[in-house]
Amino acid sequence: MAETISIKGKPKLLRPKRFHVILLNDDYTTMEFVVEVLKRFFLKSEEEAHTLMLKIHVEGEAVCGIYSHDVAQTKVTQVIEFSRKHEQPLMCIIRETIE
Ligand code: TYC
Repeated sequence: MAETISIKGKPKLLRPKRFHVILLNDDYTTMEFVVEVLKRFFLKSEEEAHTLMLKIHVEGEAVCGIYSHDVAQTKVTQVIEFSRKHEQPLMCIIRETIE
């Protein structure tokens, strides 16, 4: 965990940074495929996945999970590799949370 040096000698613990993993809408990825991605990589139920997929479709994007940087980066890589393997252009990005 991150730690800074304090003048008074008492170590200050910083909260580890958290990162949003976001799926972006596009015109070509099928709705069924996005639901599968949300279940497989973000552990959503069928109903949660369907609701979240529609939110992305209507609003352009949605946060699918919040993780440490390592885990967030792994999710992005896995989602993009899985999508390209199935010839879907789905995009997944990381955004640092604002606190
Ligand atoms: N807009 C897509 C369609 O109409 C569905 C879609 C939803 C694509 C969410 C990407 O992240 C996405 N087939």
